[in-house]
Amino acid sequence: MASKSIDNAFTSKAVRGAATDPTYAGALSFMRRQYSKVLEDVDAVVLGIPFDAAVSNRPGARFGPQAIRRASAIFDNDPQYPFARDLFEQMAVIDYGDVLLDYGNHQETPGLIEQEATKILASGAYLLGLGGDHFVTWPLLKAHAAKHGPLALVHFDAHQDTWDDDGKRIDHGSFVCRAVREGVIDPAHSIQIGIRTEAPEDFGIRILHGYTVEDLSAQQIADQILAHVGDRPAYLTFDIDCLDPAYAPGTGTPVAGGPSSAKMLAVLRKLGSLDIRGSDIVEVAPAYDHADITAIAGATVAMYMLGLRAERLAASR
Ligand SMILES: [Mn+2]
Repeated sequence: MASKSIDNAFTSKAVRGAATDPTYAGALSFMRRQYSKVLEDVDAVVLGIPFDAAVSNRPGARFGPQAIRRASAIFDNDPQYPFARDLFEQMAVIDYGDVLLDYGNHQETPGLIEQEATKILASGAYLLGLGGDHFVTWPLLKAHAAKHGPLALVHFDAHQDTWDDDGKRIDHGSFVCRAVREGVIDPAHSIQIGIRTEAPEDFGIRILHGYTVEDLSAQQIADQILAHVGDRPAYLTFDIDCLDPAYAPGTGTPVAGGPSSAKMLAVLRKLGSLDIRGSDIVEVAPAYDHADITAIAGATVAMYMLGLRAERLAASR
């Protein structure tokens, strides 16, 4: 007990090193990272985007960032499985808090998110977004593409999100259409994993449907992603409804017949050679959750995203 401290989110002096809060107590940030708006000498930034006005069915993902931060308390100061390391030993990570959005003025939302993301990316830090519904990926992608050019999208989801978009919609089901039309993603090297609904357009994006994911091993799925994306700059977006509702009931548009969290986490673990420039986890809606199943899955996906980043940083130093 002597080595424990509490409330690392606001008492820590450094942005490196695992926190030692008791799992069940202390101020909640993502993985107990220091809450900070200071971007100097920071390797990665966690940003909450509490927005859910673009959903086609059940709202509630505006509570996703809070739920993911709370669930992330289960990652204590032990080395994080399966990365076998303190992710924060070499990688300086802050929790930047949330984007301030006006619930009565949704047309402003994409610009406000893009503005925050652009500011963070200008510092050179890696950005991990905590949604929010899947619309939030649009302004995040736009900010990343402005810096890196068109990105190969690695998209875990039950839905293609390619519904028609006039460039102005506030819709969580059309951001991929808009990203293709505006040249923000490179459809020929983008891939969607876990799809089990039909949209009218695929823009030539490679799709691994739910039934294909069921037949393939995690290694085979990862191999297909790695071969399709190659060494191009990539953006990783994970809609928690990629998982079967058994593993992620707390989401707005659940679809049966999806993969387990174990299988998709095993796939993510194998994507370390990708040049991932940014990532997000979206659509966690805790009001429909049970026993934090979905929040824990979402927090774990986010931890893996940081784990992959930590390994890449360690290899480059
Ligand atoms: Mn979806």
